[in-house]
Parts: sequence; structure tokens; C-alpha cells
Amino acid sequence: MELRIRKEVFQTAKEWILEAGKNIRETIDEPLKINTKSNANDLVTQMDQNTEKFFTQKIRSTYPDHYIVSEEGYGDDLESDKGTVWIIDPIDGTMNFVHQKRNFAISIGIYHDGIGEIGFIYDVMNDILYSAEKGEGAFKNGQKIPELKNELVLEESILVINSHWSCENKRVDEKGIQDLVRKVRGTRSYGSAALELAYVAEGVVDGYLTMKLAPWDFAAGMVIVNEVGGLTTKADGQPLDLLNVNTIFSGNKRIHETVTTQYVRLKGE
Ligand code: 2AM
Ligand code: CA
Repeated sequence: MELRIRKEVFQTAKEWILEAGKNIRETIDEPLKINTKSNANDLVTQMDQNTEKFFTQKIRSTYPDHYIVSEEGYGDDLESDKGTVWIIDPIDGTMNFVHQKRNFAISIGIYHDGIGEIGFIYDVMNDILYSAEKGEGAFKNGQKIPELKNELVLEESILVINSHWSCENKRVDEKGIQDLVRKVRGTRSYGSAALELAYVAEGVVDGYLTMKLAPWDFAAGMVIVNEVGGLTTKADGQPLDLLNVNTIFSGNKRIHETVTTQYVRLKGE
């Protein structure tokens, strides 16, 4: 992506995100219509849908040649990652949004020919914007986030993981996960993949492991984590597929290597 264009897209996207976040904050106490999607715990509200429509309308009128991949169905059906693609989760952490009215984020990754150029994760209720541009570092409300340190050892690390993956499940051998959970200093689960990736980038947690994420859950976070020297891949270390659901491990390089090679045993791959 040409630098001049990237700078313009970055500024425009940032303004839209702040505006969308302000709208959410201003209407958060109004009654919500909550529907379910794939199962009873897979929630969607009209706030998810309206926020996604807000972005898709802005993008289509301002950048008609850009593509959109987004969670609630107002984007394009893409079979290729060619061109400029906005990968959007209007509300990441919808369960938190519904139950807690906090701990959710707007997540937007902008990719060109499959390469992450821009990432934004907006912690709406705390008004904290994580951002990154390829090759220019990562920022939290405009302040540069330092590079991740690689000297951390597993015994002194905090791992973000949903306890689900240490129970019997279809995707990963839970024994390896139980060993990992015992080995680390502590575990956390915040319920928004985007925020969890932002916390990895910020260095307040050391790794994030999960077995099922859609592109809009990780697209922005991957750009931001990259910019502080961290790695985000499938949970077995293979490269991520931008157009499909993936397993994920994100963290500093040393923890990434240890977890992906010694603890994660995927099933059926
Ligand atoms: P969401 O709130 O945008 O759906 C923890 O639940 C994290 O996983 C959230 O970031 C959530 O994003 C995401 N998530 C929930 N269900 C998912 C699914 N079926 N596939 C992929 N990601 C999912
Ligand atoms: Ca969502």
C-alpha cells in the first residue's frame, strides 16, 4: 500500500472509530434488542448491526474500490485477500457488551494483498485506542508502546485462555493445556479477543491462546502485536488464514515457541 494512501486511510478510519465509539457510549443505557446466532450464547444486538452498517456505508462511499470482511453480514463475500480489505468487528465481546456494558472493543484491521497495514482496537468504554501501522510501531492513545521483552519464562508469565480449552473439547488435547495452565504464573480471560490481543501488545499479559477465532477477531490485533515484535500464528505455529476461522497463539517470541511446540497438540490436523 502506498504510504500516502495508508496515512489518509489511517486518519479517516481513526475518526470513524472514535465517532462510532462515542455513539455507543451515548446510547449504551437504551433498551437493547438481543438476538442469538449460531447458539444460545452467540449474541448479537442491533448495536452490533448498526455499528457495522455505519462503517460499511462510510467505506463504500469513501473508498468504493476497497473490500470489507465483517461479522454481521454487511460486508463482501471474499474468496481472495487481494486488494485493500477492511476486516471489521463492530463489537468484539458482545457477551460483555450485553451483560457488563464494558470490556468490549471495535476492531478494524486493514490489509493490502494479505499484508496487515493498519490495526485499530478501540476499548470503547475506557476511551482507549490501540493503533498500529506496518513498520511504524504500535500506540496506545498516541503513546508508543515499547517492544516486547523476550526474556520472560513461562513460570513467570500470565496467559490469556478461556477455561473451556482445558476441558475435553474437539480441537485440542486438554492434557497439554492443563499442563500449561499449571506451569504459568496465572491465567486470565477477558472475553474480547481484540482486547486480549491489545493486552499482549501492551505487555500486561504474555500470551493469548484460543482455538476458534474469526478473521475479524484477530485482524487488527495481529498488526498491533507484530509492531511490538510479537508473533501471532495458528496455535501450532502455522501462518494464519485471513479468510477463515483459525486457532491462535499470540505472544512474545520466546513464549510463542515454547507453547506452540511443547503444549499445544491439535486434534484432527
Ligand atoms: P464476538 O464477541 O465478536 O463474537 C470470546 O468469546 C471471543 O471469541 C470474542 O472475541 C468473540 O467475539 C469471539 N467468538 C465468540 N464466538 C466465536 C465463534 N463462534 N467463532 C469465532 N470467534 C468467536
Ligand atoms: Ca462481534
